[in-house]
Amino acid sequence: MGDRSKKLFEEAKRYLPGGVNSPVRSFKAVGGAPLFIERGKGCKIYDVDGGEYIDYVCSWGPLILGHAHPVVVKALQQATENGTSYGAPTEKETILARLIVEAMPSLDLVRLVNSGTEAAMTAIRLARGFTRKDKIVKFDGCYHGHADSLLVKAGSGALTFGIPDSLGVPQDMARNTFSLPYNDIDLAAELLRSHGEEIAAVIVEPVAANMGVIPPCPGFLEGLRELTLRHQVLLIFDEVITGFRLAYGGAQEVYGIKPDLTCLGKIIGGGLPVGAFGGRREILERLAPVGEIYQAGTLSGNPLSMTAGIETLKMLQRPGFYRELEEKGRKLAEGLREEAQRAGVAAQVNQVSSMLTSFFTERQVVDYTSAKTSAVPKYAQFFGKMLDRGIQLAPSQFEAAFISSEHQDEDIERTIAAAKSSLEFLRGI
Ligand code: KE4
Repeated sequence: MGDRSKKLFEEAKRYLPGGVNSPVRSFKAVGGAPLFIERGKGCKIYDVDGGEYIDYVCSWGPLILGHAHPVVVKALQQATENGTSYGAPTEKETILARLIVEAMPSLDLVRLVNSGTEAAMTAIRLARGFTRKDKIVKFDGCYHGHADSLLVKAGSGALTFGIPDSLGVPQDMARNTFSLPYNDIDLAAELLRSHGEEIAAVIVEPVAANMGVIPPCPGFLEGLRELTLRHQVLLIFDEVITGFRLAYGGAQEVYGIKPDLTCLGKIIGGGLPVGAFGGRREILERLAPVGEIYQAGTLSGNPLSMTAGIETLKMLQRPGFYRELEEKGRKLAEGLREEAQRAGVAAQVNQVSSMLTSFFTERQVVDYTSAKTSAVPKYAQFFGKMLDRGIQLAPSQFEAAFISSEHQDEDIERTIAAAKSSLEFLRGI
């Protein structure tokens, strides 16, 4: 931690709560003070004290093409010369919408917004308005942004309504949200059997990445699709992270499931503010100005986010792009497993395509409970040792590490070598 970062952090805390504009950036989960970043290029970031790091945060997912990709930068420079926002329709919104709809067969229509939170919040409102039912189901450890109805955790019993997961969320709001253990299809079946007639939608991260990376158990997503169809409940895939990450068509392509609604964000904005939600025409056409369910946004579909998103998605269409990215994810996960075994440190590395998380535990990590009962302090120590070696992992056990197309083999190898010496510190503690 260099002096200039320290000084900037103190200054930031004078004006910003905790010195940050999003809590996880504060390094509170891993200890120490955050790096202040000067610039990024490719798979590297450079802090204000001249430190260089191989970056696996990748802005929490958007930067699948790495930092400052020349094609994106050039397109943004040109776009900015024409202005930054008009508050009126532009062709670029249609172009990005078309790219998204063509990538995911479950989408007839899509609306662009400015964050994943807005996308999920509005998908819930749409589901409630379309079904005329108020209750929703989410899963413990899944994060869908910070809208009140989604900041809810499991109540006393899994089949009882939820309780607020943050101060400021009214109990009356939480009462409409159930939260079940991820990957527990039997409990989901029981809940939909007993409350299906009150439930508007089930929202799920098809591959969980907000309790660390946790893949769906075989049959979990298929079971949710079958149950929601049976009980006239909408299925919402929150693909803010997995969309265009796991495959060009997202998790719904990988697992072959068509949700009724999909939330997107991150990658579709190429590093600029963005979110989107979409789905079946009969649902989306209930949205204003066509229908009577309201949603709006000053900078929704803004020309700069559209430009970065379009250029990014065009490059993701390159044949072999995802196969190469997946191979890098597999290689890194394998290397981390081998080094942990060699160091005699119990570790599970959950890897799905180009995102992964290391948990320090003997047990498989399949839900929020097993994630929380892993040796979280060990993750914090591992994070710190890796940072000392020029590798920035996610500053929280409950986040994913992301690989971009700009992470080359030597970067992966350097990461594994750094893990080797970092894990030796963890041995025996
Ligand atoms: P945003 O409002 O942060 O754009 O998106 C909310 C959201 C919705 N759905 C999923 C699956 C998400 O992962 C997110 C946001 N992800 C977190 C990190 N896991 C953003 C990082 C942060 O909060 O600073």
